[in-house]
Formats: sequence, C-alpha cells, structure tokens
Amino acid sequence: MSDIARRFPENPLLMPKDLKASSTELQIISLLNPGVFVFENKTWLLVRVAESIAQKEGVIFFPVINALGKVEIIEIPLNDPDLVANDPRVIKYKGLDYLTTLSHLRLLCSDDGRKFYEPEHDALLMGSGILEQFGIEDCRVSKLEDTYYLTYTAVSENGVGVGLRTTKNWKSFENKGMIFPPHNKDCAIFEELVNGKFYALHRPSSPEIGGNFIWLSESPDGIHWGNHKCIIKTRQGLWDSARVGAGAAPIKTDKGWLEIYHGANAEHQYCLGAFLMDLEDPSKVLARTLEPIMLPQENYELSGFFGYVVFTNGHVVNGDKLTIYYGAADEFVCGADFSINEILSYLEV
Ligand code: MAN
Repeated sequence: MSDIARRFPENPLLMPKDLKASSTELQIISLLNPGVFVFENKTWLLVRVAESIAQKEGVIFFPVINALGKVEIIEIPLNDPDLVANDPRVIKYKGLDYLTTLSHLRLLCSDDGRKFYEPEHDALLMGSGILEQFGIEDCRVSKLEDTYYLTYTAVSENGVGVGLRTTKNWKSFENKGMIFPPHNKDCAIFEELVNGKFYALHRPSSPEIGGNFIWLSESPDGIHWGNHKCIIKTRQGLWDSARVGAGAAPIKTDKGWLEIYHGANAEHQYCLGAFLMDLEDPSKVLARTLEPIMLPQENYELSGFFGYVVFTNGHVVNGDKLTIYYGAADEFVCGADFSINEILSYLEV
C-alpha cells in the first residue's frame, strides 16, 4: 500500500483531555474531524467535540438537545430487549436511531499550525433547532470572497443532513438551515464560482438502489442546490468498497480540481484517496487514485473510540504543500503533510 502522508511528530495534536466539556454534567469522549481555515494570520480548527456522560453499570446514557435547547440525558437499561448497542457510535432503540455521543463544534487557533489553543472569545457552535437535536459534526469550511461557508452534518431523529451557517468574522453566524436533507453528509463547497455558479460535493445515501456515493451539485446562491450528478462511486473489492465521501473544498491545480476523499470498506476501515475534476466542468472526473494515499497505521489511528480510521475534512494549502488535519480513530486530532504533485502522480485515468 502507498501511504504518502508525512505525519506530524507531535501527533496527536489534540486529545479529549486537552479541552473542557461544554457543561459540568458532560465529559468529552472524542475530538475529531476538524474543519480548517486561515483567519487573521492564524490557522484555525473547528473541531468536532463529541460528549457523553459518565456511564453506570447496567444502563446506557446518552445526551440529546431537547426542544427547549437544553441537554437532556436519555437512560435505557442495557438488558432492555428493544435496545441494539453493538456499535460504539450508534444505538437503536424501539426501532429508532440515536447517537451515543452529542457533538458540537469548537474553535481552536494556532500560530504555527501545530500547537492549538482556545481563543478568548466564545468559541462553541452548538446544534440548534429540531434538525440538530443529536448534534452537529464534521464541518467543512469554504471561503468565498470574504464569507466563510460552514457545511456540517446535522443529526436528529429526523435523519442526517447537511446544515449551512455563514460568517465573515467568526463571532456572528447566519444560520441558513438545511441545504441537503437526509440522508446526506460530507458536503464541501468549492472556494470559487465555476462558470458563475456555486458548486458543492456531497454524499447522499441510497440504501436500496445505489449506495454511498459522492455527488456534485450547482447553485446560484450557495443555498439552493440543483442539477445533481453522481460522480464518484464505491469500488467493489477495494479499500473504498462501502462508502466514499468528500473531504474539504477541492484544491485548484493546473491539472484540475483535486479532491481528497475518504473511503471505507465493509469493516468500517477508513482511508484517504484522491480524485481530479475538470476545471471547467467539475462533473467530469479525470482521474482517481487506485490505492489509498493514507491508511491507518499509527497506534493513535488504529485504536481509539472507533479504531482503524483516518478521516479528513480540513486542510491548508501552501504551494505544493498540503497540510491536512484529520480525525484519527474517531478520538484524536492529528496533522500530516503531503506534496500535491506527489498526489497528482498517483492518479490513474
Ligand atoms: C456515523 C458515524 C458517527 C456519526 C453518525 C451521524 O454513524 O460517523 O460518528 O455521529 O454517523 O453522522
């Protein structure tokens, strides 16, 4: 296999004990999958903070945000025959799905891209409203002119969809509501208009016919999306056989729009790959890596809240250097550098 990531020696950059929980009753279970952006000469992470409460023997507890916007704890006896709890991430109870953790997004900044700290101003983005009662996750941050577009996974009993908030100053946010309804996640907006239109990658799931594929959509305003096209599918027998999903906004290169994506197999092992879209018509996929460009191999990637996972949705580009920030084992935030030209050389037509 061809792992071409140069991991930071400082990894993991952040782990659950590094931050304070959002309230005294909660504890941080994982820090993962940060959105990334540069603002006022600093590198910023918008980290997904997944919280729960201390568990007691014989019962399972999990937090949700109730209709009043307050954290409420749900409690189910472990021996309840209506409970299915064999995945650390999700619970089924009486035919409904819940998450074991409740995620919010938290801003952290850094002067060198390696040591991150919390800014002085209020830096928490919480789920709000009935479409975000099980939390918000895995935010992509795309900058178009002076506006940052935050596309994130919004989870509730209604399903998993894509929420959008925008900001210019990272202090006040406009909530634009859900832009892709369930089941949909992994949405990244291109950082410039193509032929006068906004473009976004996203990942609807179609359980009966179809699958977990990457789609491309267009929009006149970044809020209303249409002309949906399926552009990247899972590949039988390969590392990305069960699901694929976009990482952060595509990187503009002279060969095309380069996208780093995650793929998982049926064993839920998550690796990273790349594909290239035509500059003028991004629905044309020009090439794709056959093998992963990064796969879990360090201890902090192999074991954690959910092991054997590298997952990225944020990066910084500096010339040929691509620095990705990634969630490792669904528990830690890490960093790694790549050469963009080296990634391009691994693409196959
Ligand atoms: C999957 C995993 C979880 C996540 C849910 C909802 O089960 O990625 O971590 O919380 O989807 O998005």
